[in-house]
This record gives sequence, structure tokens and C-alpha cells, in this order.
Amino acid sequence: MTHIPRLAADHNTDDLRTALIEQGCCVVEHAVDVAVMDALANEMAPFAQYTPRGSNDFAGEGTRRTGMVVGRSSTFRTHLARHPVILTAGDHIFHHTPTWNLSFAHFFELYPGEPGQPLHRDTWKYGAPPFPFEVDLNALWAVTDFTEDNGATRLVPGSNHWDADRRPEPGEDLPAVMPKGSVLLYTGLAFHGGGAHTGKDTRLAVNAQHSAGWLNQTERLLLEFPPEAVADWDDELIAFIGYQLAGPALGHWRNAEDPFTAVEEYRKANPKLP
Ligand SMILES: O=C(O)CCC(=O)C(=O)O
Ligand SMILES: [Fe+2]
Repeated sequence: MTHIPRLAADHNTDDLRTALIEQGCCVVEHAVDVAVMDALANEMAPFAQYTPRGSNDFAGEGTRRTGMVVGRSSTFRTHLARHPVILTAGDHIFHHTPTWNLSFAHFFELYPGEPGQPLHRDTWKYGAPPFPFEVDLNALWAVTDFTEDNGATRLVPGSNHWDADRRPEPGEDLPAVMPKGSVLLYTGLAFHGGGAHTGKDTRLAVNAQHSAGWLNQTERLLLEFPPEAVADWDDELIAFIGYQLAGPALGHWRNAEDPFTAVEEYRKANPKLP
């Protein structure tokens, strides 16, 4: 019987790796405290109120997707972006790439009445034949409970191993029901889609996407967050949004320098007052 693997917050990391490699997905329950999710929702609300709803079936006419979460939510930066579950899962999935990074972080509001999103692989965004290995690892943080009624993401466990032309049959997808504070991880090759919202309360989530360092990021994070915007953040996080070399001779700036030096130069030119 197929199922979406479920792990407790204090799981064994081998089980996380096995779930992602064998099924292409898993839920880690209660990965953060519910208060973290409330703080994040409060930080994003002032921005989300101005976000238009989606304009097609995929983006969802009953869904708002608000970007720049990494800059707009200090809670995302301190509690979610580099959560140990993300780092451990990423190190397993991206073992064949020199670096990997955050690619996108959006705040999703799924409103009652939204129909189910078409099942898809997130790697379709590259518009290219599938890579022979995983290049994406994505996370959906449950900012509210995910229930079957409120459109919990639907997953097809094991579909990460399918040939490029195989498509899910009706009944093959399962809901990733999870309590607030949990996180759903799924690889770029795993078929999934937002569920139909037949309930009453808006389903809130943060979608954090991660990719091999040598791919274009989904969100132009370095345009949104130039050196002056990130100077006060943790160095690891700054590198993680893209201020790092992506390979032996890839992703440099100016005279073939590591992009992190741009942040160091900004800091030097703008010392903090004591
Ligand atoms: O909101 C969801 O549950 C899934 C969204 C999704 O898969 C996407 O937008 O690519
Ligand atoms: Fe998706």
C-alpha cells in the first residue's frame, strides 16, 4: 500500500533519506513550534493583502502567492530557511552537485472554493527533458493545519521514479494531511498539486524551493536582495540565497570573484555604529 512517509521531529536522518529517495516525498511532523508559524503569518499579512490572486488554473484563481518571503519575514530567515531538516534533506538529494541553494520562497494563501491544482512535477518549470537525477528539493511549511478539506497538497508517492511520459491515474494521489508547524518535503520529480479547498478556513503555507546551484533560481533573489539588503543576515543564509560560487568556475562576479565578497565590501564601506 503506497503512502506518504511520515516522520517525527526527532526522526533518524536515514529514514528521511530513504523516504525521499524511495517515495520522493515525506512529512516531518511538528518540525517547528506553532508560534513560529503565527509569527510568520503576521509578518507576511501586510504584504499579502496587496497580492492579486492567480490568473490561471495552475496559479489558482483562489490562491494568493506573495514573494520575497526571505526578506519580508525574519521568522523565515531565523527558523525555516536553514532548518536542520532542510539542510539534511538537501545534502542527501544534492550529493552530486557542488552547491545547492534556495531558489524561491513564497507565502501561499489557498482560499475556500479553490479547485484542485493539476498534478505536476516542479521540474517542468525548466521546460527541458527531465534530468537523470534530482535537481530540486521543495518544502511546503504548514502555516495552518493541512486537512483533506482545506486543500492539503496531493502527492503521488514513488512517482519520482517514473518515465517522463507517465502521468498519474485518478486515485493515485494522496493528501499530505499535517498539523501546523509540520513540513512536507518533495523532490522535483515527484508528482503533486494543491488539493481542492472545500472547507472554510484559508490554508496558509510557505513554499521554499531549493535547486542545484548551477540552475537558474525560480525567484531572482539577488535582484530582490542586493548586498545592502542582506548585510545584517547570517553569512550562511546570504550564501544560501545565491551569494556563493556554484561550481569550479560558475556564478562569479567582477574579476571572477566569489559573490559573497560583494557583501563583505558593502559591510566594510558601511560599518555599523557602535
Ligand atoms: O499549494 C500547494 O499545495 C502546492 C502548490 C504547488 O505545487 C505549486 O504551485 O507548484
Ligand atoms: Fe508544485
